[in-house]
Amino acid sequence: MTRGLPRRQFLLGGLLLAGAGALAACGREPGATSSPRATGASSFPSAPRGAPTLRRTLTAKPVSMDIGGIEAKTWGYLIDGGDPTIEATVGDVLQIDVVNELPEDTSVHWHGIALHNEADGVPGMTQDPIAPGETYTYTFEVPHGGTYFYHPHTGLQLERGLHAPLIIRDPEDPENHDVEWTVVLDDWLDGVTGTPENEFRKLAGTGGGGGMMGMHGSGGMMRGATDPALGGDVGDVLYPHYLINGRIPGAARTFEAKPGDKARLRFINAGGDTVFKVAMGGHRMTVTHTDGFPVEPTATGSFYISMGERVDVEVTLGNGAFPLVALAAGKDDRAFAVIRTGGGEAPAPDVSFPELSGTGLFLSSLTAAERAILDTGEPDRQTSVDLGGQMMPYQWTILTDGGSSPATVEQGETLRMVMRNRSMMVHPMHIHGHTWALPRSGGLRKDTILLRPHETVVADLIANNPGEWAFHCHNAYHMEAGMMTSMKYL
Ligand SMILES: [Cu+2]
Repeated sequence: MTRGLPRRQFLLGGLLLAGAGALAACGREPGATSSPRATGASSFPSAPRGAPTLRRTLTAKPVSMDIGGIEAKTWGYLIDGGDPTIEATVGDVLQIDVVNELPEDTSVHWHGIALHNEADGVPGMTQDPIAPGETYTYTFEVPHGGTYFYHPHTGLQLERGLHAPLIIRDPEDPENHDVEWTVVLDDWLDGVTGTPENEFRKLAGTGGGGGMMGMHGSGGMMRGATDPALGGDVGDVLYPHYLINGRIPGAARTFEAKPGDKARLRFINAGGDTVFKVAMGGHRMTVTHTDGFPVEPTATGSFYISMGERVDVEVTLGNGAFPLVALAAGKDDRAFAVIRTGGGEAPAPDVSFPELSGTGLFLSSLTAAERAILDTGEPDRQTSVDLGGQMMPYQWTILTDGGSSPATVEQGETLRMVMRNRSMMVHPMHIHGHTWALPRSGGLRKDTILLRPHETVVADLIANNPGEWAFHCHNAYHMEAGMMTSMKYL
């Protein structure tokens, strides 16, 4: 209860005098206008009325990307003809004018941001698609600090170059590091071995050859590379390349700093079908945030990050040149970069080191920092979420309470989702417009949760943001094959 006080003080002001116990009690009354939940919910995100504090024009268009001596013809984002990273501060009102210069419809989803429903960027649910040649304006406030990213919510477009970091600075977040790097992990095939759509047709068995046969039909090839901690099948697609900040290992990025510098690294897994296991040679990392929210600082040699997850770590850097490796779990390949604080030869891309082979941390096992605890109370409603499917035929499903209709919730309620992975594959589940609190992980706040084969995860949320919200697996191919539903306010 005391943990919730600062938030309630902010939301309720003088009402706090009525006593937190009494407030919590009347919060159980559905429709009670004086309940803290209802009061809190009255401040739910809505379309901002004031002038934007940060305005950008974002163009989505066909581009040629040099991923390290390899030109990939793909689609990408540009702001003012260059870097599409967006940086803002908590409380900013963003106005992003999206210019669609692609040959097909698109949309932009602001992944992890608790924004108002109309700006969430899901065609057919929160908006009409943005047609080629059209400009569409998103206006929304950013309520929480952290590491986020944005990408289309249209078909397999995320599998092209259409994604970029969205960094929200929080004045209350201690920024006592010397250097800060955003590290985007990606799996890449577009414009190199075809297109994501072609890959999907192969998986679905309508394109003939390749794909599934290459990966799952050729005996023990993939089985030998299975990651023991993830079990079963970790991915469906063998990509020709894995990238850190758009570069293959042979043309790796170098991050430069001074010996003894404290570095903050913001990792984003923008991949379509790859869980990465990340480690830095000769260093332990201290995890400070995941999916934007602070956690109890946790030291580790390596961690797993699944598609759609983000994690911030702090590292005190040694003297020399060190490998930063993101193993493509279960795929016997990797992304690679170099951290350099001194002289000496750069490590080889295929270097091995103890941190990489040690036990990897799962982000869902972290504990929320005191200031990030979401006071969900006891759940008012429970929904079962069953994840199923298989490679043959290529189908992936989500059932809520045994059916295919959206999960429902009433404004002000705490909804408990009991998610059961009944398949042999891993699934990073993502909810829009909300963060879950994981009661079995000390209230950890997350918007994307990796479910291992046959794992069950209990996740609570406070229904304080009305609308219909997409809820899906962040494996691009699973989503395309049907692993998407929604949560709808009654
Ligand atoms: Cu999935």
